[in-house]
Formats: sequence, C-alpha cells, structure tokens
Amino acid sequence: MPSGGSGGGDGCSTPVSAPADLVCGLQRSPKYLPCRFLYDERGSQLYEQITQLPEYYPYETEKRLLAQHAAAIASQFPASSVVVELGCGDSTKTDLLLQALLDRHGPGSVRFCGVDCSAEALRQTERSLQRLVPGLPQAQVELIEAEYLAGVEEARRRHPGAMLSILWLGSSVGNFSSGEAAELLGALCRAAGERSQLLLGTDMWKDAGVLLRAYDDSQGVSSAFIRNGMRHALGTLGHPAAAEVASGLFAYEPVVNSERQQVEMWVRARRRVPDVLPGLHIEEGERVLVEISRKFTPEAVAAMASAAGLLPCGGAWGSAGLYSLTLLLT
Ligand code: AVJ
Repeated sequence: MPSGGSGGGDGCSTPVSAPADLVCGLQRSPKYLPCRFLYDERGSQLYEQITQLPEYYPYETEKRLLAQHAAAIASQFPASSVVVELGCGDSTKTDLLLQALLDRHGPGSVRFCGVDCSAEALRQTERSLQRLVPGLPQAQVELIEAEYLAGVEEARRRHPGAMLSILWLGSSVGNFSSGEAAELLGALCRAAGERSQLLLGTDMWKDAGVLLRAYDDSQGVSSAFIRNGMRHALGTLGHPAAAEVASGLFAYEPVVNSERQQVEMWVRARRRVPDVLPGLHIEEGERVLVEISRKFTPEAVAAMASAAGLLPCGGAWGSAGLYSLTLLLT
C-alpha cells in the first residue's frame, strides 16, 4: 500500500480530486500511471476492440482453453461454491465455465458474483449471462461494483459459510509488478478464507515479435487505448492538456523487455506538459509508463503463487506455452 504521505503534507497545492495512487505514480521516476485509468467508458470500449484484433491472441487463446477444458475445470469446483469473477467485464468467457458447472452439478447448483469497478461492465455481465447461460436464474447472479479486494471481501460477507471459487482471467495479474501481484493475491486469499480456490489466467513469455504485434496492432487500437489512459488521468487532474491527447500530444511506444519478461506500454510527450501536479511537469520527450503486461513461465507462476501463500495443486491447463490457466488453493 502506498504511504499516506504521497499527496504532499501541505494539502493546499494538490487538486482535491487528485487520487493518491495517481499522485504517487506521477512523482516516481520514470512517471507511471496506475492501470485503473485505462478503463473509463471509452477505455473499456477500446479494450473490447483489442480483444477482437487478429494480432491480440490472449483473449481468443484463453477462450479456447476454457472451451476445451471447461468440464475438467468444473470437476475441480465443489458443488456448493460461489463463483466470484474479478473484473468480470462482459463475461463472454465465463459462460463456458458456468455452463459446465451446471452440467456437472445440476440446476440451482451455481451462484455467481461478478466484481467489476465499472457499473456499465456489470450491466453487460448480467445481460450476456442471461443470454449465454439460460439455466442460471437471475436470482443466482450478484453484481458487486468494487475493486478486486473489496469485491472479494463483500462476497465473503454475503456468503459467510461458502467456499469461494475466484476467477481471475485475462492475465490481468500481469498488470501488476511481482511484488504487487504477490501482495494482492495474498490479500485476496486471506479475504476469501481457508478452503477457497483461485483460477488464474496467465499469458506466457514468448517470441518478442508476436508479443509486440499483440500490443502494437496495425489499426492503432492499442495506441488509442493507452493514450486514452493518459487523457483520462489528465482529465481527472483537471488538466487542460487532456483535450490535446486526441490530437497527438503523446506518441505510443511499446517495448518488449526481455530481461523483465514484460511488455511495457509507454507514451512519449511531443511537447512539455507543465504542472500535471503543482510544480511537477512532463518534459518534452519524456516517457510515461502507462501499463505493463508481464508474461510468465510455469516457474514464474509457481513462484508467484508460493509468494502469495497459495498451493498450486488444483491443476493447470495450457496451450503450447501460449497461455495457461492454473487452479490454486488457499
Ligand atoms: C486486460 C491486462 C489482459 O495486458 O494484455 C491489452 C490489457 N493492454 N492491450 C493485457 C491490454 C494493451 C490486457 N489485460
């Protein structure tokens, strides 16, 4: 957790609306945006477009894995568990697993809690589950508008005796540094309690060209998505330069970092942006790191699980080193 002092002690110069995590990131060197700024309404639309790009393989690969192995995965889920999906978005893959659970355990056996910080995403979840999993009654679907940890705490509060089966798909864990990921996973497990489980999707480290194309597509959707994160952050700070992002204030510069096994999504300022925070400027030519997407090896997944206190004995399903799903136990 960032320390409470990140906003500056005087309390008079920082705009009241400046969120502490944003202030914290902008004060780092190099400057860094918390990834939640990527998902305003426009950002969520752009991400949806990304998932449809031919170059962006993670979405389809994970969906194919779930389709292939849904029955095997469902067989590892106890009949009475509550399925809690983190960042459920429109749940266009979760339906595969929920249907397999219904097939295995019978009608009425499945409860679903979708957690997302966007109310619009939750409405989509509800709509698409109604359409895709007709056997799941609406009364068994709960929507929790919250960030990941608060969402699991709320699910635990609503279902005190149940075993929670948490789904964290999309390789979104890759947006966190290894320290942050271990800390967050550990906190999620403590919130879920003993005898709970986590199905974790992780994109694997692979050929740098394949990775770069997935994050620098020919239609420029990835670029628009990342630059929209900058626009959203500057807008949140009430900065007038937010309006210039669309006309090319920042250039998108993705980098595949082999040493750290991650894709880094940077933007470079084409001109100076003064006073993003009082007295703090983005200089002409300066880079800001908007998002990282870490890529994993089986060993890295195991190390992350163990750092978080999770046991990797639930099973794993992979796709020739492209992507994997791992079931971890608390
Ligand atoms: C939503 C975290 C899975 O890291 O691949 C896609 C987001 N960023 N293109 C990823 C993303 C740029 C994505 N996740």
